[in-house]
Amino acid sequence: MTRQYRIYGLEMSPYSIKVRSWFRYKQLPHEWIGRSMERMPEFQSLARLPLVPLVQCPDGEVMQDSTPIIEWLEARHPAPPTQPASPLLAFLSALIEEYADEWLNKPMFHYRWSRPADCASAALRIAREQLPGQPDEQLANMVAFLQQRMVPRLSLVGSSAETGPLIEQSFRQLLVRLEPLLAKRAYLFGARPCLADFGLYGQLQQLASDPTPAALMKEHAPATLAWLARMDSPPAGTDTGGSSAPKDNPHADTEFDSEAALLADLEPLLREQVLGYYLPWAQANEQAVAAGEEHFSVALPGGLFTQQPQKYHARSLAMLRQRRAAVTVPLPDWLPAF
Ligand SMILES: N[C@@H](CCC(=O)N[C@@H](CS)C(=O)NCC(=O)O)C(=O)O
Repeated sequence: MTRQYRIYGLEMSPYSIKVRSWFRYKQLPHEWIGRSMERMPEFQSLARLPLVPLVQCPDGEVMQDSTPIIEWLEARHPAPPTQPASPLLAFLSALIEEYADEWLNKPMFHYRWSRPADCASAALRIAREQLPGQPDEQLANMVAFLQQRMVPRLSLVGSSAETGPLIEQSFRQLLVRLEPLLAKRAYLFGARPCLADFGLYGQLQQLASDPTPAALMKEHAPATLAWLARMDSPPAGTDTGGSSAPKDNPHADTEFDSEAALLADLEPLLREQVLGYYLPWAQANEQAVAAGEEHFSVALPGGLFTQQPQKYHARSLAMLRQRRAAVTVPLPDWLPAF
């Protein structure tokens, strides 16, 4: 029996720091356990899948997969809320979280393992987490092992010499879209973080730690970097930043901005990143999984994207579709059925 939540994770894992940021924001007592080699047997005795994060509840129950973990915990620890009261905004927040987990992970993985300087930097930092306390000189074998293991995995996310420019383009475009949004509000939807923030934070914090994308962010995305610093441990109090929710809106809350303001501000990002890249890719992947194909190609802005179909992404698209079906208020015309 454990008395508080335990999170087995890695600083270098986007999904681990996403869940930790959520716990910190909720001020839920928890222990962060770096999944080093030393803690591996203990992790393996609990894990159904060899993936971090893994959360062990005070009653001993074990959960994996960051989105269901947060959803399950949110129902048990609803305050402060990490979803807007408006069903439309809550869906858009979940949609952006899904985009971050599934599509933005491609730029994250691609930048980390494509160029020698980024590979060397990431492998050394992961090795330090695996063997904490060892001097860097003694980590050479682990660094070499990690590079040999991770670089070939680029193909699993669809990163190749052909798709690299498209993946990098989508990241640079995202920075351009995010910057004014995060300069305007403390968090994406207002004065408090929501699911969209936690999902984006996980991936973008990793990108900000790898040399090549970090340089781009320093040059082009100061407001995004300031938001990343806030997201490490978002304060639980509300900072309305002067915004006020309209009184005639039944779903009004002071934590998140109004539907009208957010729809107008988020539309360019949603159109470009979610409707432009994520949804066509996710639907093509789903069709390829159903057809049992070995590879699929889909036309995205900037060229043809080719990848091996992945069942996990198809399952999570189906869950997103269920969320959409549960929204009974009208969705904007520009958000097509999927
Ligand atoms: N969908 C999962 C993804 C978890 C995942 O891919 N975790 C990676 C690290 S970010 C992992 O543990 N990979 C196994 C490994 O690298 O050994 C989630 O949201 O938690």
